[in-house]
Amino acid sequence: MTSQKELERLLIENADRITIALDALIPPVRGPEGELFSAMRYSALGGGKCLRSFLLIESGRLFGVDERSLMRVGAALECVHCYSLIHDDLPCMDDDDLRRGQPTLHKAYNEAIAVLAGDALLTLAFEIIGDEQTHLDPHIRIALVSKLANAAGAQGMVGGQIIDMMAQNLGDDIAQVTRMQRLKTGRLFSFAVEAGAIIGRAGHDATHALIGFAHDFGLAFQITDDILDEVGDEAKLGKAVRKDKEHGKATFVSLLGIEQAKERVNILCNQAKSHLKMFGDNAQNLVALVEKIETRQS
Ligand code: GRG
Repeated sequence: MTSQKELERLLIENADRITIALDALIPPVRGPEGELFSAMRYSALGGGKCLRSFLLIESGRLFGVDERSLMRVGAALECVHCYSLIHDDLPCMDDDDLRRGQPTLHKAYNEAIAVLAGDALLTLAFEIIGDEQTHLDPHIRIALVSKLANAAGAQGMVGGQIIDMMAQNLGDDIAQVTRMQRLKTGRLFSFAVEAGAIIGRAGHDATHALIGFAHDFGLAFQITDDILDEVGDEAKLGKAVRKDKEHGKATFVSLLGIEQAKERVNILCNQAKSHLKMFGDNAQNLVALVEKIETRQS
């Protein structure tokens, strides 16, 4: 069983390796585009937890996938995640000043640069995955491109974001809030584990189990995010808190209350772990990650 101490070490090691990969993929550039590359690096090398790439790499390991492929797809996935945070923080969306304990990108640079850096990170992700260095088999590369596009686009994360922007109109419908979060946050988590399965040419049952795991894990992660928004500490989280309430948004906490929301996290985490049973000890790092989410403080 992976201890929480060992998991912390593995998460830091993964974040360091992904940061090294991103550093090489987004080099500093001189000349008129220098500012754009500098802004992309500010976000991509900005100290995120790299949870999505960790999930991807752990999923790929279940099927003995080559590390090099996993690191490249993991780096691409973090590019998409960073783009979503940059755009989400913009004045026309959440209008946030703080992210990962630092000024948001549009505050550190300006709005136009933040829009373009987000666009460039999103497109870079597909450039990375489409490259032969990621995988020699073009069928695998195409499958990854199309799954990521679907997870990030109008039927996935962007679709979830627009529903979130209308959240004031969602009323008290927990099913609608669940659907919104499954799209907005959940789809990138699902892509992470599915990508490992695609590269590992996993069978239907294993892929299905991993997607079920990611659904429950992603939702538990999002509910803990809502709980931390209500009771968390701005300094510890490195971002503004209590914004959902301020904006009158329907969240799991506003609909269920803190205690029931915590209960739901517990149920989802147990379900997430039960999906992993078929992988036995090989999934112990993923099990430990679920346990970390259950007691998440930041
Ligand atoms: C603007 C296209 C577009 C999409 C935005 C995912 C998303 C949709 C916005 C992010 C806003 C947000 C704070 C959502 C809550 C859950 C979440 C994704 C938290 C941040 O993820 P972490 O904790 O971030 O993995 P780090 O900083 O560790 O990378």
